[in-house]
Amino acid sequence: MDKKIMSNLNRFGWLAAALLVSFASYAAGNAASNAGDIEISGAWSRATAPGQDAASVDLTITSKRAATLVGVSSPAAKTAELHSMTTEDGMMRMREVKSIELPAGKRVNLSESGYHLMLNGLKAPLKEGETVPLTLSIRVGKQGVVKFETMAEVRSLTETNDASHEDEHMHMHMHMH
Ligand SMILES: [Cu+2]
Repeated sequence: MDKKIMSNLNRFGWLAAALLVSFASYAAGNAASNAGDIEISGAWSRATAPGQDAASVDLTITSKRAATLVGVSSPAAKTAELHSMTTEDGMMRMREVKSIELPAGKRVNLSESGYHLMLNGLKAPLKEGETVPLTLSIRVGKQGVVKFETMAEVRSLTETNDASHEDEHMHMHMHMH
């Protein structure tokens, strides 16, 4: 086989692969074509204390295009909400917000931005080492709301929220998958 035929065959191979990929994303709909534009990482929650039936979750989202986080749900909780956290008269207060903006290309860490996800009515206590499935609803441009799945890692009760731990966690996450 001479070199010219080889390279034509290669080209054909690439074309076939490209067609297969585009067919696969067509079949899967918007979720597949958008998934590469939105990165969700480092989701975690603290193990619950006895009697505690709600938990907050922190995570990081980076969207290539301007997007808006508009909802969250989890099979581990009866309801889940987007919350903001503010300090008023020296008291920490949290309240539900309808949406959290995700500016194009900007890494948004919820807790650094004054937000978290709230899981209300936990069906079971969260134990260290477990993972909690989350479904995030994100509005992306004109394509409407797309659902994204991620897993929150449950860490020990004494876990603090510093950046070095987040890096460590993301590292672990990459090895797990
Ligand atoms: Cu909250």
